[in-house]
Amino acid sequence: MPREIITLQVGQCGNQIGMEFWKQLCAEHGISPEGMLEDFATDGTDRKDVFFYQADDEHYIPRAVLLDLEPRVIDSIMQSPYANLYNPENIYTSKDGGGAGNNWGHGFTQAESLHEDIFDIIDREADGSDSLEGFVLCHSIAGGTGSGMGSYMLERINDRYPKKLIQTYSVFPQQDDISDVVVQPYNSMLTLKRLTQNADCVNVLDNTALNRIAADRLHIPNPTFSQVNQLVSTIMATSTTTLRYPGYMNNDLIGLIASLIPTSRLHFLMTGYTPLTTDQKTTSVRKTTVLDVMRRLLQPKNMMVATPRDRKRNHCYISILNIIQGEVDPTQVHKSLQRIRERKLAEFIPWGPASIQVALSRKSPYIQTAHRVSGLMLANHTSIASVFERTCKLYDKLRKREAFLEQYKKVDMFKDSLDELDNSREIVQQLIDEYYAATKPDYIQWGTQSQT
Ligand SMILES: Nc1nc2c(ncn2[C@@H]2O[C@H](COP(=O)(O)OP(=O)(O)OP(=O)(O)O)[C@@H](O)[C@H]2O)c(=O)[nH]1
Ligand SMILES: [Mg+2]
Repeated sequence: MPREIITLQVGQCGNQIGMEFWKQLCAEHGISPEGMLEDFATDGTDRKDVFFYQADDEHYIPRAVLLDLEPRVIDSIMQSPYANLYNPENIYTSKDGGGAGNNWGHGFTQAESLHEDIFDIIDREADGSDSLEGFVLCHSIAGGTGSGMGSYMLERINDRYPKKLIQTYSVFPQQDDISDVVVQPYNSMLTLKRLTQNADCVNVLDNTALNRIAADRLHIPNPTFSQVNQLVSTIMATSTTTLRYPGYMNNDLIGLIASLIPTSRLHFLMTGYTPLTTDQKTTSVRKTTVLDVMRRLLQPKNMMVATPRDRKRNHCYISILNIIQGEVDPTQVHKSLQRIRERKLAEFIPWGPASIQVALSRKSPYIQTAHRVSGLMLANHTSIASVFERTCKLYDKLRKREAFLEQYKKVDMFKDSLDELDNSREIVQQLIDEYYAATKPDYIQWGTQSQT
């Protein structure tokens, strides 16, 4: 059974990272930009049907839905060599084309009015799969469309497909003094509420960390979105390899998620990858071992989320899954895990088993890499709460001064009251509190108390 996954790309960021993801998947599965299987790729044992289906003429079509409230980004995809890859019926750009103007409220209400058009596409895709496992949403939380329309879709998909999983790749805004969207704390807060309540698993991709990694580790001083998005597509593609190149474990999304998320609300994951390289640079080939890779994955500088060191709290891992690819001797894995335990390289929650799970995954035979072993870490770590605190701080500053609220009050949802904003702030605070509680031994009881 294929356990299909439908990808929803919403807004500028969602479509731009989505496009890189499909480029990477095509390359890994030997599919040309037009969707044709390359001659060298005809006898693969990979599972393409999780993410693609075949048209009558055999060409591969991504299970992807492309949505935006302005045409620019999707138009540029349609002018790229990948224009014919997508099903044109799965593309929706708003005809008046104004976008959501960085306003979550506009994104949300426009999505509401487009409900039928959007769900016609999604229902058709869902009906076209044998055993749909779930949805993946790609978006940013800071603008108007990816955040507002993305939020609307999270809510509705939850109602409409309650048994299906929803995973997201959510891009968090860069936290410099010069914030690119001044109202991003409002948009982020409103979106975080939906990510908390309506998603099963959120992969946090933090533009602060992505830009820092590109600058410091890849030596690209002012990285473009497309350079940053290469990091994102590496993460997205690698985190789905166990689904696309099945082995014994983690063959489906539910298995992946269940192993990482012991309690349902603590479902925000960080990712790390090593070794990091870019296209332009030929890498110096070094001898990489499984232990090197696992050790490096535990270093904060390889993480795609920037969290400050917080000495007041005993932040710890709730769970770790390392996906290791390359030439690996399974006995090395065991030894490496033992070494990590002996040296106490990772601090774990005091209320559950300290587990680093390792999935050895095959990789595409069509892509050459310079390193013997590479690894992706998916980690559930309590310090993710600091990212939400960062958002709360910025939000509180704006909210106290009632700054920039006029544009929101023009939207029906906020016309009479700003309760929705305040309620989102509360939900996010509860989330932060729960992550802090998870650093303590009595967390299990905290869970029961908060429900009564
Ligand atoms: N990593 C990454 N971040 C992006 C990209 N495009 C935009 N962003 C970030 O996303 C946020 C802005 O959201 P967009 O996705 O541009 O906005 P939108 O969803 O199209 O919404 P509107 O344009 O307001 O209708 C900012 O924090 C940007 O830095 C991208 O391609 N890659
Ligand atoms: Mg836009």
